[in-house]
Amino acid sequence: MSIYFVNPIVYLKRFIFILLTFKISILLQSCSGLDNRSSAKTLRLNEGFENPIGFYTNQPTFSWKLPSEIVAQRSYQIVVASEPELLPDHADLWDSGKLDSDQSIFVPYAGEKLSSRDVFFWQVKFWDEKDVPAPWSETAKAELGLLKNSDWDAKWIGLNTRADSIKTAKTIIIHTPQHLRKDFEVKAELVTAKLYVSAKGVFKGFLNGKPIGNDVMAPGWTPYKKRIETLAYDVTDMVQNGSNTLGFQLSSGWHFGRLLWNKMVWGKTGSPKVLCQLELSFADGTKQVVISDNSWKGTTEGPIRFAEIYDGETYNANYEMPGWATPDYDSSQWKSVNVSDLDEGIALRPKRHSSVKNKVTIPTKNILRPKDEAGVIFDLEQNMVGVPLVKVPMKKGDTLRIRFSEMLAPEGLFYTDNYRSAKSTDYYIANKDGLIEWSPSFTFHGFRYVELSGFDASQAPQKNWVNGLVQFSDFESNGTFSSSDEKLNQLQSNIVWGLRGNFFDIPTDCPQRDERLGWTGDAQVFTPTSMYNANVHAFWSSWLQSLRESQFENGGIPFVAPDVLENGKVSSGWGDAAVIIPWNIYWYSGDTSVLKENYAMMKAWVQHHKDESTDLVSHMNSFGDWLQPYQSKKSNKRGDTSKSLIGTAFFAHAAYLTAKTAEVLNKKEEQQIYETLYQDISKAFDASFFDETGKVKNGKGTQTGYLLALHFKLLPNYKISGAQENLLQTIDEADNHLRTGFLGTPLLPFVLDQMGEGKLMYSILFKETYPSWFYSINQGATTMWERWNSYDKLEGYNPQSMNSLNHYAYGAIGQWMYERIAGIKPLAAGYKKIHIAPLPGGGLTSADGAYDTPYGRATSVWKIQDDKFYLQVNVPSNTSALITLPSSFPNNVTVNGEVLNTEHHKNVTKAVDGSISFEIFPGHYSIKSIKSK
Ligand code: RAM
Repeated sequence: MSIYFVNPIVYLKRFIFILLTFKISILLQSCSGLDNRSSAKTLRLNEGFENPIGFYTNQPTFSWKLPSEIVAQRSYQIVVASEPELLPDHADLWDSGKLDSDQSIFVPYAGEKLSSRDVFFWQVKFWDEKDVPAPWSETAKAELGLLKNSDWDAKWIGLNTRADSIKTAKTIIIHTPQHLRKDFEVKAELVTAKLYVSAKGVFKGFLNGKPIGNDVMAPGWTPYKKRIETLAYDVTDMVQNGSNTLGFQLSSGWHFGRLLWNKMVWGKTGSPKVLCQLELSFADGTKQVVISDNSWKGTTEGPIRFAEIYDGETYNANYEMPGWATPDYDSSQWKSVNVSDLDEGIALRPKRHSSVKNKVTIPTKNILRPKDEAGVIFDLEQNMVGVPLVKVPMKKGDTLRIRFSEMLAPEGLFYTDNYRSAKSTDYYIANKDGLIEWSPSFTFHGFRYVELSGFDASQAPQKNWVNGLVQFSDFESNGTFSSSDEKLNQLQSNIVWGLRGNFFDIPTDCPQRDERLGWTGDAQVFTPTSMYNANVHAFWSSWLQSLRESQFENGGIPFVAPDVLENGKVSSGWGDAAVIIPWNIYWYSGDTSVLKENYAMMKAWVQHHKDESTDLVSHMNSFGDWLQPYQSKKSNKRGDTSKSLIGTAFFAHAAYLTAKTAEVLNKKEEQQIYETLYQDISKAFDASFFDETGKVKNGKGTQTGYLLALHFKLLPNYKISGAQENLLQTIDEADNHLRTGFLGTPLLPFVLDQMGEGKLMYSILFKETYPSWFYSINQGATTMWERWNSYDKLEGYNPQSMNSLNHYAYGAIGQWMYERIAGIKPLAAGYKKIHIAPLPGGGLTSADGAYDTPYGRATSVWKIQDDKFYLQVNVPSNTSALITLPSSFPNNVTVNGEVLNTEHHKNVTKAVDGSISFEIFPGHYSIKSIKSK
């Protein structure tokens, strides 16, 4: 009832009552020192989904964060209902009841069965450590997508572009992009309109002339023979009463495009297709479904004349069809589409991570005119991945050519050789004089420089003619790192740009040449660093599904996933992504479902290792310590470490992580089996590759050989110090430089750190000369490179054809920068317990790390001033932290002004190296300690 009908005196009384209760509650709060109005916040499902629509699973898990003033959660209650009004007291789907547990992340749903299209609402309430209840949280919402093929009435539709396609090298067929459209009428009062859509190829949707969503290259890239992702959009606001038009632009993408050195992988027959189902619900309870079927029309006579991922896009404005996706358009000249049924055995499943989007816009910083005058060069001063947005004056009929380059050759010449066969060139043909504004839709490029030619030559080039639209899977940053050293900060920036450049729907090796594939080894080494810098939990869980789907029947894991090579080959250190990545994602997120989902894959891979070994010594193929610098044979990219040593080391490590996974999953017997296997492989490893003094035998004693043995704990105790000595000797012989490739580099900092050789690690990290991280920075790198010497300021590009300037593997050092320079790492899965243990060195006077753990933000900010070490720490609610102060600052420790003492502080200990540790509760701390004399 509206208050206007209430007797004014009653109304006044109510008002006074509300005012009084409000005052009392404020009073109570200030007495207890606890803001009991704060409820749980940041409500998320599964791998971090916020109020998803088209959600991918009917088995949700629930996560929330506690307000920062709360120390710990003692109990919780989750309620789930089909209508928001039923919450919190009449939850019809699930009421967990009050459960005594501190679990606040990934709580599994245990209510009524959920099905496709179901909508549910949920709230959570927690009780703090003193059993004081918080109010119910805000209500969060989720809507499931179409979870099974039988939910689709739609058919695959498209024109037969194979018939009039361009045939090029080998078996390659270039399909002309197409436009598809259908008109439909809406007569009743609309309540909701949901569009479910997918493509064999990549699409852009339009409703009544407006773009649907802002996804790029949707639906994305999966092993298409097994699974194609579908997307859901709420288009309620776009549908109008009366006539409507739904339209799609469709291009080859990964499904029908040329991939990897001229191969057609999936699209060997047929042509690109769209699948869509628009479900309309009306106020009178009726429904209407608009599906892709034989009533649709299509044309290849639109303005996008050509689009390929590697080669670029051609847009001819003379072919524009104004209003083609609106009801007024006359499509009588368009053709009827071909229709085909859903494929048996190919699962249509909602996408389980965010699509690629335009995430950042970079302006041109400089305009350069090269000597050869081929065109004008726009320098964005940042190597990036995405497309250009051009706003350029043109003359009717002229063709604007847009080329790309990662770095210029000496003397400013435009260099494109390292794209190999990828033409990576866009064209725009103008249909009138004047300013055009355009960016391509169905291709992407890796570049810092953009070269334009063919514009109106009477106009002087302006910086605003070219902007870079940076595209990557739609995730946000969730960590920051900075320090007092500018080059180290540039390295951090290069790592983040490597991540942005290569998380393009799947984790790719590189984003620019004729490759751009989901190389497993690169992914394996970079996962932890990626987790520190961005919320990529869902991204990885999704790709792991593709990895599972790509596993061979014999347990082998292909070089790349999705597997475009289809050669049945494996490599140690690469296939181990199947074990290492699930473990890492679990360790950094605390989500056990990633272990459950991937456990069978892990076991099958370990078995494959076994099948590829004799007496547990591996003879598996390997890319080795890929691109190790100064390898003895120049032609070799695989480094000098014995392949058998590498294979056996990874075999042992895979068994070890599988044992740990079995432990988390509470499979005691299997845990025992894999532990024993790990011990046995370690013995075989030791006997085959190490002599009695801890020196590598049967092959070259490389840094990586020692690193693998030490990091994976494969040697008996009595040999460890010998192996450590030998490692130090190899470093000394290299004048304190690294000699490691893809596999050894990520282990180097952790092994040296563990040995107490932090100072040495800093000196390697801060080396300015090749091979080192700072060498690339001295040569002007703004991203991570594939090779330690990909480019030189004076000599230009490394002449090797395989030479990408945007390859994230060596960015794996980022993990150590967060964990030891800033000093934040998990001591228990998901940071339930945090170790704050910064290791100052390398002349740094400060470092600053922040990381959004699943429980909230952890920070470690330190500086050294006047021989004092100042540390500011934030520990999120519902966790605890162990602080370890550097051994070089062991004196007069104070915590929030109070002298550190065993009475008030928990578990204060002093280690043999002089470092002091103690435990703290959630909260903010200022810690100070003084240098040793
Ligand atoms: C190259 C890739 C990748 C590497 C493999 C072995 O082609 O770029 O980085 O993992 O080879």
